[in-house]
Amino acid sequence: KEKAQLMDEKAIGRAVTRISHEIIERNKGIEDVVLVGIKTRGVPIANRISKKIEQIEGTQVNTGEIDITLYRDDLKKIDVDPVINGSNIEFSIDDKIVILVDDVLYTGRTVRSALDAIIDIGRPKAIQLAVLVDRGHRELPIRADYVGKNVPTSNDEIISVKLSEIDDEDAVTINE
Ligand code: 3GP
Ligand code: 5GP
Ligand code: MG
Repeated sequence: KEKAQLMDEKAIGRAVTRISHEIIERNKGIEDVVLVGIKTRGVPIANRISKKIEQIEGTQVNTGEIDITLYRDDLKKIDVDPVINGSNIEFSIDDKIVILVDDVLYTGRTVRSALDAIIDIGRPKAIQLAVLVDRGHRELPIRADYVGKNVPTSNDEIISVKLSEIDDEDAVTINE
């Protein structure tokens, strides 16, 4: 029940800035880079990275979104497969470096499903993953290329991610 703050507005902003620089550096520019946010909160994070990269490089980065939902009765029971609900990607991803963006990485099942969706749409040169929080407990061989903050958690802890575009504030907290 107790809430401890892990990141405030400034920390989230710095993480977005650092990840943006890392994306540019690792890919030697952003010529072939496109961003795809995973709904809900991966979308505003992708948009923030997109804006930051544009500020740094002076070039726009194509940014889309993908909707993946879990069939589950409660948040803790996530042993069911996530399903693709749809996507809004209005550009070609062929031969592009697609960077998937999500708020929290946990079992990896959402990302696995997102990989399926991306590969259905086109044939990217590479797919990379950026997350604001990696809380551990992977159940699949999936890892993030860019991480805002690594947060070791127990299985019954929940990370709350609030973003001003959706919520009333920017904050990452942990509660059990
Ligand atoms: P998001 O769509 O903004 O990412 O999964 C639906 C929402 O529930 C997610 O919001 C996420 O923030 C929140 N959530 C909190 N804890 C969990 C969890 O343990 N598993 C899942 N799948 N979602 C969680
Ligand atoms: P995974 O599929 O890796 O288990 O979970 C990833 C997705 O579930 C993310 O999109 C994220 O929104 C959600 N998720 C899993 N655990 C948490 C958590 O502790 N807090 C929040 N906010 N979201 C979570
Ligand atoms: Mg999410």
